Amino acid sequence: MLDIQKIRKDFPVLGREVYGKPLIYLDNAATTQKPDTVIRSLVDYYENYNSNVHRGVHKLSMESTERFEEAREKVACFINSKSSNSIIWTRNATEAINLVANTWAQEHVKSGDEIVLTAMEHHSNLVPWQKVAKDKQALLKYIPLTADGRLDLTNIDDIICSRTKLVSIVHVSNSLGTINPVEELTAKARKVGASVLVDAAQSVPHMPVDVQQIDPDFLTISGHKMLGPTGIGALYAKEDILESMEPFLRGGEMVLEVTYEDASWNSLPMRFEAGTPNIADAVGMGAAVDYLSAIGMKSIRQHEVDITSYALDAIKAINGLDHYGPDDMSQRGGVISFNSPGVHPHDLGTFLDRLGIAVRTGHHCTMPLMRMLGVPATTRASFYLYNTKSEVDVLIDGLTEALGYFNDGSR
Ligand code: C6P
Repeated sequence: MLDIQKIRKDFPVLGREVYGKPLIYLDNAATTQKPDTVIRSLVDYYENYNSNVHRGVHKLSMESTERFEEAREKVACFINSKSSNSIIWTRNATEAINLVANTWAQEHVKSGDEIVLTAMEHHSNLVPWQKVAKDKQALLKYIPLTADGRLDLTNIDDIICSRTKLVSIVHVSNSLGTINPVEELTAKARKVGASVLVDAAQSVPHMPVDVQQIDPDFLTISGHKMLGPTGIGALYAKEDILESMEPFLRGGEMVLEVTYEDASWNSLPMRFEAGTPNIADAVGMGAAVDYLSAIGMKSIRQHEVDITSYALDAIKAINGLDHYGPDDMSQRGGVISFNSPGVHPHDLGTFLDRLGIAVRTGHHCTMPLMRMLGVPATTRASFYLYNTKSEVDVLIDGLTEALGYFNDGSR
């Protein structure tokens, strides 16, 4: 059991009020709040050892290099990567996916090849592959969904087949909350010789994720969704695959030897980190990993299961509210999207905001999924380790009040 009240004290912003009401922050799938250890790690970096990495012989540069590389080690350990050379710093999960699409895929995807995605992908794991498919005359195939928002694997052996070059799938859906069987799908991809990318932006922050167990070629992470700063994320890739890949961006840091005519590439991981990296935020992401590790990812997942099932039961009990995604908590993360026919999600979100409740409304960067569900948008509550059941109670009261207000025939 987590001591939530103790945890909440670590997050300065959770003490604030909005419109005279205590803030209830339920927009954690968009970005998470930051504990003071993360905030202080940034201040400490700038106050005490701000300096460029991998360059200087002076004390500050050595200190910043050490802390920057320590953070990489922490991320590697957090996902059980065999080597920190497998961790490439990026700005976010989106950049990590684009790195693979612009390097590995440009070399390996050929005309007639197939790239398998799911019908619930975030635009970040969809739009880059649309470009690859257009450039290479490859075909995008989508694993369809069941009525309750799980992957429909009935025809999976026709979808993942000998023509498949890459299976690129989201681990936990940001819109539906569904946890996908990425290990099983990776094994299927392996059988036909395809490569695998797992978009783990919504899983690594919320549950234990082990890259040796899932065994993908690539896995992408977002720092700001796991208590870290914005502007930092990571690509995990198997070391031998990274070794064989062309660089993404070219310039300083990523080179070994440069002449007026040519250049050779630095060793991993620097080969993929051209220019001055986001040192402070990488250190901050390391502090976030420390914070999550000290609490324990199993406990965080258990807390989210408790709170999400509590919220789900209450949402199901509200008349006229549709929710999306599976009810079985073994297949759902801490995300609940819902809609009330006749009430626009933006109106609902604005009503809740006035009660101090922050939720996200919109298509959540999954427009094809929204179209498939037959809705323009949803309202989404997403939970994290600092949320409480009493916050869920306020959400449920707010929803009941909002639906009463909007469905009142006199309006
Ligand atoms: N989803 C949400 O509110 P970035 O923005 O690059 O850090 O993460 C992109 C991304 C990739 N995959 C999934 C499954 C995601 O949920 C996200 C970000 C946010 O749902 C912002 S749209």
